[in-house]
Amino acid sequence: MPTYKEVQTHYRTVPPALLFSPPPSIPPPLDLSTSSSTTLPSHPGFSFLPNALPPPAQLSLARACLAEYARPPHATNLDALPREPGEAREALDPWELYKSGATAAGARRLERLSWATLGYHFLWSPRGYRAAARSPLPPLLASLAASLVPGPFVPEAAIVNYYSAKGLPMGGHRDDVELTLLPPVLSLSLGLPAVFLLGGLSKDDAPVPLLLRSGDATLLGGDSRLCYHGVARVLPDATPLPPAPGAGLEEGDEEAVRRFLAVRRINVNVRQVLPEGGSFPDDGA
Ligand SMILES: O=C(O)CCC(=O)C(=O)O
Repeated sequence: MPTYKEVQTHYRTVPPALLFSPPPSIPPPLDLSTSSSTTLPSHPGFSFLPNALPPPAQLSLARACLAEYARPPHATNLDALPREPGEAREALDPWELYKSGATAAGARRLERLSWATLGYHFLWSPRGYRAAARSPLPPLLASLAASLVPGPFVPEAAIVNYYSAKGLPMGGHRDDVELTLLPPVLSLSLGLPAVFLLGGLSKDDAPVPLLLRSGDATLLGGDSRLCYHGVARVLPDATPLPPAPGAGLEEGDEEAVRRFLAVRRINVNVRQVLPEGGSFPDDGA
């Protein structure tokens, strides 16, 4: 049985043409969208929701991720990023610059986006949440959670990950710092497809490689809530999102969102942080 790392290394480096023909020791990618099952016997509590977001909803959510979630009061990696020469301090709206197609340094700022955190902010070091570090959880995310997560779920935090097909994706990790681990984590994919690895409770367990496409959602809950997982590969894909009447985006917005999604993947994951009616321990304030 290969370890998480061995499978990850394989999918990080395999040429796209050989994606579906791995060596016998490596599990092939599973395309659950062509399977009649949306669950995995190996992972109780995991479910796959193919095409959970139709194209208009994908465009609206992607626009929100770029124009609204990637700026204050939410926190992003851009906050700590030194500005490039020529990147004016007043160039505060990377989305407007990206939309304009400008090639100035300021316009490239949006391309340097790798994460945003909303609701209770996920703090990377030390990993965790604090009562005082928060911004509003956008109503769009709350309503998506209400329609896609069965059972009790209070959406309190979201992380948005912005990937490119060239950069290093996301290593295997566990979502283990929420103060309740009963509700699942809802995860939504937009843009380029990816090979997602769903591991076990130990990194010695072989992960299941799953193909995730734009519009797919997953729920990681139950006995699988603490399983290792990560993104081994973001795949280039020339297939554009189909026409999406009804998304209600302004023309300039729709063109720019499509331009971004043609070369990047966005993942939005939504979490409950506190037990229902609970609060942070004193030192969390
Ligand atoms: O990008 C993904 O599909 C997974 C993201 C993830 O695992 C995380 O943010 O913890």
